[in-house]
Amino acid sequence: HPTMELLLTELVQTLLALNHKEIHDFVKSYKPQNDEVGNLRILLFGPTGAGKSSFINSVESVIQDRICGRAGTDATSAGFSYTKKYKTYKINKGNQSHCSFVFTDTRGLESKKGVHLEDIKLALKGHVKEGYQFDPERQLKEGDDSYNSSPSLSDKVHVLVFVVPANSINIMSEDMPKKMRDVRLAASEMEIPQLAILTRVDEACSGLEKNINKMYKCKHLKEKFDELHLQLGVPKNCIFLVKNYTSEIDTNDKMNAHILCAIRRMINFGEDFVNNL
Ligand SMILES: Nc1nc2c(ncn2[C@@H]2O[C@H](COP(=O)(O)OP(=O)(O)OP(=O)(O)O)[C@@H](O)[C@H]2O)c(=O)[nH]1
Ligand SMILES: [Mg+2]
Repeated sequence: HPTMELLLTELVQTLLALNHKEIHDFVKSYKPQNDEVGNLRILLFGPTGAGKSSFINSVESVIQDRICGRAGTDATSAGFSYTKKYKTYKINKGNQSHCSFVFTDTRGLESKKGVHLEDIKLALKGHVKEGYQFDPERQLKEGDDSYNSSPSLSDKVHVLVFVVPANSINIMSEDMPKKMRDVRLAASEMEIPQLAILTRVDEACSGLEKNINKMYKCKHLKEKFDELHLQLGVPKNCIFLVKNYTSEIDTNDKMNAHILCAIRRMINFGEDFVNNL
């Protein structure tokens, strides 16, 4: 399968120790060329339990080379989102300095209600203030305390990342793909670049704990990958397979490589976007 091969090639390259270090250095030392943008803002959006908060922790784990877990995660899958606030995470790179990209964590889509799509669209435009408590019953309105009426370039979202779990993509309630597509179209309108990560791949394909690279050969995952491509409409080369750091005690190069590939692409897309503004 050409796209899988493409991803695999990218991965093999990444696995070459030198390149791996190079991408790590690139990600760590990246600075937006456009000085109006303090940090590149990457917003994570998707169903509850998909691994949005876990991905933030995974990225920090890769950068710090140890397991990190600042963003709260939850395993109960009670059907409602564990993350309830609009919260931005800077990625600590040691010595009290931070990477020049930040992740915005959001409340997930839930089978019944979940986050208001209009709130996400406002967030894309930078209208949502830090700490805003998402309320499924009521969307944020101009004049509210949490409404930022004059967003700076740094408040706006520069990359939108859909986070979708590989284990349950077919049990996502029928309107979830529709909701994600709705947000995608709004982002496209604003010309915000979009990517998707298919997470929890280890639950959709067995044996990955021994060799994570096996995921590129897994037929079941390939189906999930194609399904996501068709449902969202995101190009295949913008969908990354990710296993988050959730049960591991230490980081390892192979897992780091997948996560780094995804972040590098997020940075490149975001950089192109802010340079073209
Ligand atoms: N096996 C496995 N579990 C994962 C992976 N990513 C996340 N999880 C687990 O999935 C559960 C939900 O993860 P979260 O990161 O809280 O998901 P979320 O998208 O932030 O969910 P909400 O905040 O509820 O919207 C947690 O128990 C994680 O440990 C993964 O790649 N593999
Ligand atoms: Mg969360």
